[in-house]
Amino acid sequence: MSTPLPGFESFGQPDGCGPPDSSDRHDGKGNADEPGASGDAGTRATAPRGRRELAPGAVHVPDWLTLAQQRELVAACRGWARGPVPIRHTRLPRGGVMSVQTVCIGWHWQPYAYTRTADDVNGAPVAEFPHWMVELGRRALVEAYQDPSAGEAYTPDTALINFYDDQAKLGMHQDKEERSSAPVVSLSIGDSCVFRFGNTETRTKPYTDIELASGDLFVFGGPSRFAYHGVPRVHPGTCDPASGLTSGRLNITMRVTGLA
Ligand SMILES: O=C(O)CCC(=O)C(=O)O
Repeated sequence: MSTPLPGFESFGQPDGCGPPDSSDRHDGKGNADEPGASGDAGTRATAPRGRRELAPGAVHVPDWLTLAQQRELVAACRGWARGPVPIRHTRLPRGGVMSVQTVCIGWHWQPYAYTRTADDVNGAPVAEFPHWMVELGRRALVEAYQDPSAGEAYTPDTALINFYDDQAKLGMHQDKEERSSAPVVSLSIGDSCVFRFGNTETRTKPYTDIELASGDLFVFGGPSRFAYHGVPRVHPGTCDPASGLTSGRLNITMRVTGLA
């Protein structure tokens, strides 16, 4: 098992939880690696990076976050990773431990439920879900669906913040603890990864592998909301330190729990 937060806790200044500023959209990331269509999680395909709808309701928007926004999000996540509930490797009911490290805001996720306190960690109430994050989620939907009204009814109330070291991976799963079918908004920072997006029936094929890189947005809603998805591998050494991370990958998924 990895040490906590290599490349995450140890780099940069840990303060700063303000709203990522959407005014400076394209401040530097010019990476041209991309997705392949379905395939081998070990190979990196190259193709033009552009907005792409993988399936109805499932949209990949490369380079959506600026480097400044990425740094602000990393700083905010570092704060949440310290507490009130520290980031941890989630324990699974059958005794396993996830290789990914996770901290939650708004609601605490543990397999397979949301609670207001982190009963499987330290019992503390989770950090509140900030309004600037709600607004970021709304802007993400507008961008992904190319619809100015797409974010109007969207009020995410939880986010799972996952940190992946070089070896971490996430098996195919559905996000289905939520009692809402509102879209999931996913933001990636740091090392790129293979993101596997499948179907709603089975965790096996058909699926499509794409590369999620630092700054990328991925939204899945509508008919794709309950599609299986996972991260079979991270590409170590691909992150730009200007993102705020010197190694590893950070992923934030905003969701609507439908809980009160
Ligand atoms: O890391 C990712 O891109 C996906 C995260 C995810 O699937 C989850 O948190 O449920």
